[in-house]
Amino acid sequence: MLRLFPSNKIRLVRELEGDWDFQPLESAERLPVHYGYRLPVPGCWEIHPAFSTYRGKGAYRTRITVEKQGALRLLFKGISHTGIVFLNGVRIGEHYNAYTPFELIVRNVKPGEHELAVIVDNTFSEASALHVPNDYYTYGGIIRPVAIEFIPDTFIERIEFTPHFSKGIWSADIKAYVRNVGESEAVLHVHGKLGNSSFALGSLVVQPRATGVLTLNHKFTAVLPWSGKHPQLYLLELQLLSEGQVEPLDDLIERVGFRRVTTEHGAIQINGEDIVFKGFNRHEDHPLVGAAIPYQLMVQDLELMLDMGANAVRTSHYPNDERFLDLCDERGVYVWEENHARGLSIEQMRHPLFAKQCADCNREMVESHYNHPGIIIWAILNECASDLPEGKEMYRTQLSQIRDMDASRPLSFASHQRDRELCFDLVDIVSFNLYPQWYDDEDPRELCIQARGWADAAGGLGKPMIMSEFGADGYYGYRDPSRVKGTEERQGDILEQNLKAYISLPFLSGMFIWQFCDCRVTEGLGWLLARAGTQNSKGIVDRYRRPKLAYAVVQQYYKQTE
Ligand code: ADA
Repeated sequence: MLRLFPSNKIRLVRELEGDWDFQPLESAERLPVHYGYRLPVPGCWEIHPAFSTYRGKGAYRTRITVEKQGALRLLFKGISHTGIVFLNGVRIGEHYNAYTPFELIVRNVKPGEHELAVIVDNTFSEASALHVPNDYYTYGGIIRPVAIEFIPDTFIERIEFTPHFSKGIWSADIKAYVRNVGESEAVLHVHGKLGNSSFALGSLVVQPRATGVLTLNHKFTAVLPWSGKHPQLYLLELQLLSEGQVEPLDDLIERVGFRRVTTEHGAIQINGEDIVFKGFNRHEDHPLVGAAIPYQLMVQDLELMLDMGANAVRTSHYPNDERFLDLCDERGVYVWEENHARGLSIEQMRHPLFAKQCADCNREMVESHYNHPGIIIWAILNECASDLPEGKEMYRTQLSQIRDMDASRPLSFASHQRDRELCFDLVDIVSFNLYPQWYDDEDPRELCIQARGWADAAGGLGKPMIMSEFGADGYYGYRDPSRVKGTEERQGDILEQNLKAYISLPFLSGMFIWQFCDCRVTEGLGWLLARAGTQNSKGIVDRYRRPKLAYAVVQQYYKQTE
């Protein structure tokens, strides 16, 4: 399943889900002759007994059938973490970063059977600035869906839908990106439909190997707004026609909502109403499937969060699978989505590939997730060197890159720098990761008030504030009347103290518990010593989603203010 709604009616899309051939490899130079295993796609190779701790390279192979000569668009929603793609043994492209999608276009593909192969690499090496040993696990494999699309030479590459509300009326900017991969100029027309409205986006000429953009601002008088409580969604269907023709060449369908996010008088508003986010940080991780979470388990995660009374989720620390975002749109769950980086020091940020790998991730995240009404915050660089002038320039560059792509959503980042923070002037919302009662003995309420003061003094005055992380380890099943650190009892106590404080502080616009579920971490001296069982055990449910004692505590506080 690619999305939770059909994204095309005219364009033929085929998902390549199923068993692919697999062979571990010594080097990424060449495809193997022999494949000794079969592995599911999407999936992580860690599910196979031979590869449960394998970190390395491996080749995946499948066959695709083409009925009619033409162009193919190969869509990879996520390869962890580097993929080199081959069609009939010829290298056609590559991509770095497990958590963002990419596409490859091949023209003039002949009818018949073709071999599609991908060399996947999850090693930590000099080629990777963002995937480094960390407090989560970088699995290996083609972890998200793959599809082939049979496209004409001109097609709708993507749509951007930006809703506006003025004088009681909803309108939207609708942008269609039309790409020409052919050899000749194309004169084209785009029209669209949303609910009961039909409209023309207009005509355009697209040169060979170029992309043209059509923009329309259209009023929608009879639509209902999207909000967490009433998640009203609409299909936005665009069709592409050759000028003067009636039969469409291509189409693209997006699912959108009419909602507005603002940050005024030190608070966050959805459609003009102040909101407090009661959320979870969530890693895409499960002991049975690794990072390749199937739809049913996504639903389970979301239902557990809703059952505890949450209304928001933070995609720590990378862009999420689109199907999960689709689900959040449907269930009315607000999403803080962030780029891929966790706890990088200034030395790590000086990596020669850091800027490019972040810029690619930011672009792919915003372009592919732009239309989700559920996403209400873009964020970057969790707990990186935002306390140094050199780090600040990197935050500035990345935040302005995102703002240039999308001015409709507020920006933030999660800081652990306390009074050393230098970047609060660059964002719309100030956010703190603090662990009172876990890593130190501070009082959550006093610390939070103190943090407000740090933010006010450091460029955050008048801006809304979020507690983006707080929590405590609790080892599932370790229950003991001593209530020592690590017991489920103590985890519940710490969560209670934190939640009690934050729910009652009027200047907070949100809180995100660290974390929804326990997650696997990289094995290695640092994480092994700090993380019993090679897992981060601050989940309110364990890795199998079994509730710990803290579940009822969270439920009590999150449900209190529903
Ligand atoms: C940090 C970090 C998380 C996690 C957490 C913890 O705040 O952002 O990824 O490592 O600490 O458990 O200590």
